[in-house]
Amino acid sequence: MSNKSLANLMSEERRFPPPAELAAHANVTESAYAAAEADRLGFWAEQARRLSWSTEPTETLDWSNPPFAKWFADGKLNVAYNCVDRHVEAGNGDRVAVHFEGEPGDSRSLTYAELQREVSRAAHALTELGVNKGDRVAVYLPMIPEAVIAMLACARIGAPHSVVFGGFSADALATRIRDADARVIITADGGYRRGKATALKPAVDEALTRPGTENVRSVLVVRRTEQDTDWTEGRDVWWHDIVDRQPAEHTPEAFDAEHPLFILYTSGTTGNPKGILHTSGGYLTQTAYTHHAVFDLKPESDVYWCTADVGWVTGHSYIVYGPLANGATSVLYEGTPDSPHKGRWWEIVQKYGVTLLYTAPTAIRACMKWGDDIPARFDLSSLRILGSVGEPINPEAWIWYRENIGAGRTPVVDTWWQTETGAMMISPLPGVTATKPGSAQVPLPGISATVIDDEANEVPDGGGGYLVLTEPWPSMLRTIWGDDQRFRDTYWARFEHRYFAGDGAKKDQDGDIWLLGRVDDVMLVSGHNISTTEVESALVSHPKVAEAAVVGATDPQTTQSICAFVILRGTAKEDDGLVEELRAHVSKQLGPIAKPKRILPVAELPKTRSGKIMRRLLRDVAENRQLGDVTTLTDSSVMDLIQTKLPGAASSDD
Ligand code: 6R9
Repeated sequence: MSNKSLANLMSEERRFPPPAELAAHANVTESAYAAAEADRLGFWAEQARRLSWSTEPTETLDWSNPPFAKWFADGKLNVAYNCVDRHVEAGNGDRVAVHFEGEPGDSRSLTYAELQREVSRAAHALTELGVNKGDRVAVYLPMIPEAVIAMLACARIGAPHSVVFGGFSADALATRIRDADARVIITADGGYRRGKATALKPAVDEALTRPGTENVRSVLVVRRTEQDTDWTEGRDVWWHDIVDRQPAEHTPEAFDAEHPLFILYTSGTTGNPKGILHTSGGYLTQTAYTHHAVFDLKPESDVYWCTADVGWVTGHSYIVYGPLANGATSVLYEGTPDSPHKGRWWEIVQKYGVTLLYTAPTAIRACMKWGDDIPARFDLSSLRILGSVGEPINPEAWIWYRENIGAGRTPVVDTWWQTETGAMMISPLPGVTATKPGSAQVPLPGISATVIDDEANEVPDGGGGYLVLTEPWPSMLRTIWGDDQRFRDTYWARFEHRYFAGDGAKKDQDGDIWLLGRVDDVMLVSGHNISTTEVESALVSHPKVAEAAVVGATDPQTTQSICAFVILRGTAKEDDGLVEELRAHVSKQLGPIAKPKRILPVAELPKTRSGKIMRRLLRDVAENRQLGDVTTLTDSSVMDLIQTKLPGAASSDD
């Protein structure tokens, strides 16, 4: 793709300087970059001092056996103490830690003092169930306060948790229980989604009939929906029966900085899920620092809301560990953005006076599709910073977010990171960076990232290639659970001494980084590499398109041909000329080579629960194959809908 057309899309001229007021009082200023540049390890040692250690670390990084890193290895701390108790001890016990908003409209606020009592009781209960330091606990819960309490209780007793997203099937759950050899499962009777009580416990019961799950001794069940629930005596225990009768004080034990904190299985758009292992001191240091820096958190006055699910890494790092380590007040919402109406999120922002909002491009595009008039009905004036994560955010959606949610005044921070990186890596700083719609821009202070070509040479400004991380960072994954060789092969084999993230990226003329999607998704059309992200961005820049997913389908003439699936905006009609109009639009934006061969308007796109498009399934559709594994899809009926559209789909061969 020519650099001219790319520049067009990147709209480099559009920059938004930080609001003066924010810049004047920003937690982190320009000087952080220079400090970290001059002494990277010293910088991270300094950040580790945000935490309370029972033994202060004297070592920062041990990289004597790459790629196996140890951070702050001779330090000891308790992660739950850092996220809860120390705030109470500092006199902030009455501050709200979590404002919980249930989907049916019930709500409950937990102060730090209450959270301390709940976490202490749950920790005692796990111990009574025989959970020891090092034992794995699977957590399979809806978005309710007990999810946060359960994770912190595990951390408190040194039992690594493995949170499995509540929407996953019994099979997906069984695979994860087996791989981690979990001993206890924490679940609920059900949760509320889209106005309905959805059962969770039956999936646990079914998972536990599968081979390899025999070591699960107990199932701890939170009562949420009060629906009928099958019960296995001797194995199943109600949360309220065992937790509520425990003492409200619990003495936290200090663990090594490298003690495992959790295993989280990656979304699994391909192959066997990988159990990503994170440990304690480095992970908490970087999640706390980045949350402080990128959201400019003022714990006394801000109300922070991350809309992710706790079953996703964003929920771990930016609902639980980062914000709580910083003493933040957060909103936790159980349900979907459109229950019972499409303004539900904005109603919540108004109700709690949310100041910092962190969400995903997929949600922003859904709101664009529903129309500008919906957020306009609510008072969103409390908002001061908007964050995005999970996918490249196309400039169109970025601008819509800033204009319609942020009233054209709030910075938008596009944060690039992964389950594997544990915390944010590339992002603007809201009080420093002049932001560019669509770009994650610069590595955070203390982070070393660049873009290289096939021969591992750094590309010049204006060039594209592979995104790599060139120095170890505190919250990096330590290995893949039980498979060190797969850890080496997956992340460290392609380029020597560099972590390869799997993403393609470009640097613009200013050296700012633009993420271009997974390299596996790059299309090869008549000898040209074309990124799915760029074609999707071009489609969404057309006023009639709300969302687009692009795949390369095998093509006898051109190796691959571009096939696009588009969701139209609220008022747009699917008339005869539409497909041609869109093809012409992409051609004009990016050049004729990037013009999609087929464009199919659809009602929904197949997505994982974290909102990522499952292009693998769309490729199956585009190539008329039987569908592959659909178990990680949010809604498998979406694929039936798409397939029924196929025979009449517009296809042109010019
Ligand atoms: C946090 C999270 C990681 C993959 C990552 C990349 C994509 C995440 C992004 C982004 C462009 C951003 N991704 N944030 N792409 N811009 N701001 O999403 O973790 O679920 O492991 O996914 O998501 O492709 O490699 P995870």
